[in-house]
Amino acid sequence: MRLNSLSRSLRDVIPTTLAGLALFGVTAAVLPADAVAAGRAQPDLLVDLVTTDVLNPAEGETFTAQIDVRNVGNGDSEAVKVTVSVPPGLQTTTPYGGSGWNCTVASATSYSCTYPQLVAGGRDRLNVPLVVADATPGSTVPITASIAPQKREANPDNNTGSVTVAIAGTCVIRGTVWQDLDRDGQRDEGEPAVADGPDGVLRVSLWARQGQAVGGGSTTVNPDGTWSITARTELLYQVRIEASSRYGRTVADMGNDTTDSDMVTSYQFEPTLLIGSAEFSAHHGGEYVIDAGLVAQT
Ligand SMILES: [Ca+2]
Ligand SMILES: [Ca+2]
Ligand SMILES: [Ca+2]
Repeated sequence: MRLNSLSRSLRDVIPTTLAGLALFGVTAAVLPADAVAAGRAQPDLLVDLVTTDVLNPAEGETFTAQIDVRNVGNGDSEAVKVTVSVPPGLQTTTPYGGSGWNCTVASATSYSCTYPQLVAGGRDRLNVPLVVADATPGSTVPITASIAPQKREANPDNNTGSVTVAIAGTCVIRGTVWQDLDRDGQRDEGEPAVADGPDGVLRVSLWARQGQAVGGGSTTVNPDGTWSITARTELLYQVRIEASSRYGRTVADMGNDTTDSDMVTSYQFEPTLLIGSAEFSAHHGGEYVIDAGLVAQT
């Protein structure tokens, strides 16, 4: 069984080996002898991952597409050429590429970038700047990177990778902070607002995961307990409310959503109370109401 498969594989590689030696020429001398003999020393370039330095750039902003390029073959590459296509809604600008890379604006819709060589197992990152121009807020645009196949490339099917970028817009996030006297989780008639101040609400803020640009920051509440933030979109937000430690958090999501408390998590009780809503996805043009019911600490 083992002998059979060995002789079959030897038959298979003989023509490849001859062709390979002809192509390698002088280079063949420095490649591992067994790899050359088997005809297997081939580069395999791969677009490993495409990311952007903010996930949700806004109109007029410049951001960076980061393209991780690898050679997963067992042979060194020749010069690597990557084309980055720029869709409508994004524009090219003065390229920078990164160490070792040489990028030019090939057309209004693409960059052409070269890198001298990726050895077998090697990797490098290409960075290209992009500008958001005439994109629709809330829309998504694709950025695609393609590596030109090498002459002896083992697998040209993995030479392309892409990422989708969400274009930020604006939304309104607002809410009311009140004292839930009967602790039923509902804002009932006669239950008082909790206003801004050292004995009330200290800060209302928006929290988002790393990698997303947050807009709107933080605010304070009005005497009637209401607050409002106009915020950047196309990301997940959490509303966090910091208040006097005289208060705790009432039960969340009890009954009618219009009049309930949307604060589901308590982060700290001392020296101040810090509570948070569930994460929610904020989209362009949206209005999100996040209310907070507080109860007196006993
Ligand atoms: Ca490949
Ligand atoms: Ca109540
Ligand atoms: Ca609610």
